[in-house]
Amino acid sequence: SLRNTLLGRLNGDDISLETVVGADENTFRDISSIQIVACGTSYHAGLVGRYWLEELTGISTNVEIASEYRYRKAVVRDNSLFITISQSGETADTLASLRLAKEQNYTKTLSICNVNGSSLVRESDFTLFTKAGAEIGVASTKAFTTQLLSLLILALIIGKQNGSISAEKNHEIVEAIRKLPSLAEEFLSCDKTISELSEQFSGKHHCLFLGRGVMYPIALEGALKLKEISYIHAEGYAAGELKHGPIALIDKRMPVVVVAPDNSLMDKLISNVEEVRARGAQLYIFKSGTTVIKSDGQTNMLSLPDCPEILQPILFTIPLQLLSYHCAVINGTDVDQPRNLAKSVTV
Ligand code: F1P
Repeated sequence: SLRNTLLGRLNGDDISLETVVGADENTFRDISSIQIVACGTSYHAGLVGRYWLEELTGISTNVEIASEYRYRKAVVRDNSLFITISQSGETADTLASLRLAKEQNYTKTLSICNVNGSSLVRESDFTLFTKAGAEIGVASTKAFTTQLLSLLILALIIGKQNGSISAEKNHEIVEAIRKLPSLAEEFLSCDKTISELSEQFSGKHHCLFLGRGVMYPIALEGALKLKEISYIHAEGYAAGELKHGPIALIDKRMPVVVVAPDNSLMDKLISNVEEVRARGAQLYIFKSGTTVIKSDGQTNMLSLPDCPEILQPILFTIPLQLLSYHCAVINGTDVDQPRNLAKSVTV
């Protein structure tokens, strides 16, 4: 799917402008702020997108769940861009938010969507198609990773138009993106190890996922996937937030999955891991790089391949999705059609 998202869109050192249907070289030049609105997994993609958009475009970006945005009286600045993210393009709350945005002061609307001809696509000024292919399962998986890639591509396009991104940085990220499909294959090869790890989740009713910075939304998505398809109650937390309440939940029976790629927040994350370890939790640390994290009888360490920091949110999603899949298989749930869930929530 990631290969498909990139097909025909990498043009030497550039992302081809046709990637955003309807846009020209001036479309995003004067954008002053960005509002992203989406539901469920697509909302988590938006939370990651905010990091990239702010870093690469310098534009202040907000992200909100559509079921709340649609009932809020938002203050909208001139030259603001409204972005919806949706696999189906038919999610009722997201569509209602887009219609509200058009009544508000938004200058431009853009959808990041997987379905050509869907309501969101028809009603938005611009579209970036994720090109994930058809999702077989109800719970979004490849839709999510391709939404992330699309957001990174969009950040590059906007950053280039408004002059925030240097040619050097642009080159570095485009080169990283080029390697993404083969890196994803490397990450998929951890499947067998994760399948073995997942056996320890048998009979578990709760689980915590921790991440920091841009990996915090990835922890949220890891928890959502586990809830959706294996019915294990799971919560994602920003690791630094633990001491403000959730740490009370931790004891020897609680599995805690830590999303720990080697990056600038690693030291902070390690000190959070020690707080959890001291309370006896079962730790599952998904790490990369050479930073040493203490390991003992209560710790399961999964070493993942090294990858460029900008791609960590996309690639670290893969082992989390595999973990949910194997837990669901062990629990005997219907992975593709979880109970009570609809592929597209149109009411
Ligand atoms: C949003 C969403 C999905 C979730 C499930 C229910 O859908 O919350 O993320 O996996 O299918 O709907 P969409 O707006 O991305 O189509």
